Amino acid sequence: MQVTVVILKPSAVQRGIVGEVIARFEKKGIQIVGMKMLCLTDEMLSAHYAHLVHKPFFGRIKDSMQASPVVVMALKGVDVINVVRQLSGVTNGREAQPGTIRGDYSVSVQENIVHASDSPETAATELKRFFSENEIFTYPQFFLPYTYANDEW
Ligand code: IDP
Ligand code: MG
Repeated sequence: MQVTVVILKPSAVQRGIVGEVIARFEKKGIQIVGMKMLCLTDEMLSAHYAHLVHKPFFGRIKDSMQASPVVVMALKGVDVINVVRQLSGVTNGREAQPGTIRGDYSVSVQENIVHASDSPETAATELKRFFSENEIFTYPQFFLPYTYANDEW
């Protein structure tokens, strides 16, 4: 099992679709193992978007991510990093496939509803960035036998 990090961005919080987006992960069969609301600091964003810090639009991304509190989630499942990236769709909401979160809820590159970790390394780093150990829960998923075959997990 892997754990990945999702951020429901201010574009999700402000538009009142947090519940709908979370429901997509739940309905897929992914287990929520951590969730909270917080305001992203300058330090968090410079680390989180280190690959974009030198881009001319970084200031705009930062303002956008600090426009309101966000919801951060830790999600657990088999291959969940890739599964959540697929559910999210490509970065540009105008190009994301219908049926994906960005494809269904976004028409923007910047205001694209969710962040999702893109590799095991970034998932591990992001989990530490946003959660302390006691904010990540281990608990039985009672419908696991109906979610996976027993040789899948
Ligand atoms: P990702 O969110 O699909 O992993 P990244 O390339 O890691 O995409 O970019 C992080 C975030 O920065 C995007 O989700 C988007 O909000 C924003 N972003 C990326 N590229 C641009 C751009 O060209 N203009 C404005 N915002 C951008
Ligand atoms: Mg990214």
